[in-house]
Amino acid sequence: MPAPYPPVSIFGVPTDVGAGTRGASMGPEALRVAGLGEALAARGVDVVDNGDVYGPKNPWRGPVDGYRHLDEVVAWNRAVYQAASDILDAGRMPVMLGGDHCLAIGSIAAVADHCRRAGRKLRVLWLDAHTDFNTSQITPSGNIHGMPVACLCGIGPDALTGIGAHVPAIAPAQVRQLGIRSVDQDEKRLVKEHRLDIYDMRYIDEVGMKQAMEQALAGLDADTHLHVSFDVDVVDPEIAPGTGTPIPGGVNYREAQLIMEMIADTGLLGSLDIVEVNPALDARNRTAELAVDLVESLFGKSTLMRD
Ligand code: HAR
Ligand code: MN
Ligand code: MN
Ligand code: MN
Repeated sequence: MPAPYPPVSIFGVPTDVGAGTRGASMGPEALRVAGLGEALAARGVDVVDNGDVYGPKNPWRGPVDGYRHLDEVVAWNRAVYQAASDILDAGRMPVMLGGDHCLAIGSIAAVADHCRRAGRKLRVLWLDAHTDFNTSQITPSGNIHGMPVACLCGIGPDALTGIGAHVPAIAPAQVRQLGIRSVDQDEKRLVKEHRLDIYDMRYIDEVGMKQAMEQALAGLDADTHLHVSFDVDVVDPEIAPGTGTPIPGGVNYREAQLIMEMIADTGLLGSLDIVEVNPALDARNRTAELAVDLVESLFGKSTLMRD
């Protein structure tokens, strides 16, 4: 039986300029060492690894006007936008290996422009402990990995909201966030104002992961391109310790598998970010190995129907 997935092109984004802790820059290599490419190939997926995109080193400076390393974040995201656009133009599925979550500004802007050109609808499923909807005025840290969703929705500096061809790149109504459990005080006000559709841990506790995911995936159809932005801190730090901003009370192993299995069942996965793996904080690469295990399920491994 042919693989039900389009051909995949992986690339690494070895940077931590958007984060407040160093080390996510080593994430791409950790995911490769954990066997990401081989795991996809074993699923029957046509997969190539394009290597890494490059950008400026981390200058490790404090915030300026509410942003840390804005110029560097812009440079990295221009590179990500270009690399992801080229892969989409070639009819392949881009898989971005982070790196910190700021890279989603470039990847999702590329996917959004691709969908506009191709006449496809875009849905973004944001798996994260955090809503990443801060602005320079309200951020407690200045770290731009706390701002990508806002930037994509047109709230942010021109240099980041304008990475793609269209501002805003996406509308809040195209986004579903799942696993959320850490939102800053003013950020809460902003996500409510913009009506982000959030399935937080409280909600998952109350209704269960199956129903939360059914709701998060509702309304997709054959014309939808599903982008999954997988911040590994969505998973509980007890089993995914290698990440810069661990928050207790995350999704457990089976819940994480169910998320991936239910996405696999849609058959609509069109692009994927795997971000915030920080090998400097990990134990024997187990967070990268867990991410690879989950990505195998995202590509249908544990769905009996597909074997
Ligand atoms: N909300 C905090 C801030 O803006 C931390 C958010 C960033 N952490 C991440 N992204 N790993 O999801 O500083
Ligand atoms: Mn994030
Ligand atoms: Mn996060
Ligand atoms: Mn497409």
